[in-house]
Amino acid sequence: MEEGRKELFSNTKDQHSFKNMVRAKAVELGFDNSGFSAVDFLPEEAKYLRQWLDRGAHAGMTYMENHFEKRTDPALLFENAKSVISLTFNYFPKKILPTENNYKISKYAYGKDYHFVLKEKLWTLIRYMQSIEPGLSARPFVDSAPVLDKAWAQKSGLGWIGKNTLLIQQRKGSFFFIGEIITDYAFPPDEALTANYCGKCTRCIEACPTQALRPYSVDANRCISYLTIEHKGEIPETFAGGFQNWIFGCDICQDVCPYNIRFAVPTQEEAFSPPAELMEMNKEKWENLSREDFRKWFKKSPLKRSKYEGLQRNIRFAKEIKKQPVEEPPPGTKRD
Ligand code: B12
Ligand code: SF4
Ligand code: SF4
Repeated sequence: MEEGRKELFSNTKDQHSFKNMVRAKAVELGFDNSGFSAVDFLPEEAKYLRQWLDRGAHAGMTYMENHFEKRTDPALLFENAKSVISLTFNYFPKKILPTENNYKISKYAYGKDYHFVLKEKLWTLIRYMQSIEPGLSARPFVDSAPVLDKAWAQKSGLGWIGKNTLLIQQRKGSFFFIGEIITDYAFPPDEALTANYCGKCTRCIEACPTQALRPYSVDANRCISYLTIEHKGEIPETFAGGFQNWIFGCDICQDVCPYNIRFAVPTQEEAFSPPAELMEMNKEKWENLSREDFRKWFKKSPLKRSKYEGLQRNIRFAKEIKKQPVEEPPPGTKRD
């Protein structure tokens, strides 16, 4: 709390009602769920993040090496940080893109880029909070700064991190984005979810076509999502024939998860609906997609991240190389 700033909602009862008002406003804005945590250092996560980085499992995402301290302690990211509000937003589509004679793109990328859609909603929520508690200071985060989104959501009781490494909500599955608001207002924290409902299930690990998963950890060097979106240069030939037609991201370890099979319901957010052009794509159209159409159709889409050249590379890789996938990791990949 800044010196001299007076909170209107200062006693515990008021803080609880303020929290409930924020929750209700979040629902009105389309968020499915919200959870509140007290800002703190994350010692367990710091340990796992260090191991992951030391193994080189982040592949070419060198940005994951930066700001280790900030990533594991939001107090260093935002002055006077007291609370993290984690918010989840369903993106499961109303209709899955046709798969017959087609390449696949992951469901999160069907519509507009979630970074923009969620950021705008988070700012609206902050303005609402400030209309009630003037002087409250806050910043929205959607993958835009070194924050461990899943860890904070788990800490605030929203779900558990599954063996596929994604946050799962028991009655919703995992097809949702996570955003946060970090604020200097000390909300009463929610209870963390300490249980893990994966149990003996290993479906995601078995279904991953490139053996990128071990329980609770992904080796990005082998992950189709990384290789089709983040990776620069050619895709290692060792994976030839192993991408199952995915040309942007990969949903396999979510599609097979029993919590998604049972609980995923379509999003109500129109911004995440695919444009007509995407619905009408097939292999031939992808292979002949012009730079101009790419630019026009995917102006606000996550597909822009791989750029036209990257998408072309992915299509070539899916189309041309039909060898059997190999079991061994590519040269240079550290596995312990
Ligand atoms: C880097 C990154 C990637 C990388 C690496 C993935 C990863 N699991 O780390 C790549 C490019 C592969 C990727 C892919 C995808 N991503 Co991504 N990604 C991120 C990002 C930017 C950082 C994740 C991170 O911090 N990793 C660091 C490592 C150390 O964390 P971790 O492996 O998950 O391990 C955690 C736990 O599992 C645990 N742990 C680690 N090891 C061990 C070992 C044991 C024994 C135990 C018990 C625990 C444990 O501790 C760690 C810290 O909490 C986040 C956004 C953010 N800022 O958080 C989005 C994020 C995780 N991605 C997201 C999405 C949607 C995806 C894809 C589904 C997209 C797609 N369809 O292609 C795939 C899914 C692939 C997968 N199975 O993870 C969403 C997930 C939403 C959700 N429901 O969880 C996020 C949160 C973005 C967002 N804000 O919505 N992603
Ligand atoms: S996104 Fe695909 S390649 Fe990556 S871990 Fe999941 S199933 Fe494996
Ligand atoms: S498929 Fe099974 S093991 Fe994997 S995340 Fe879902 S419940 Fe957990």
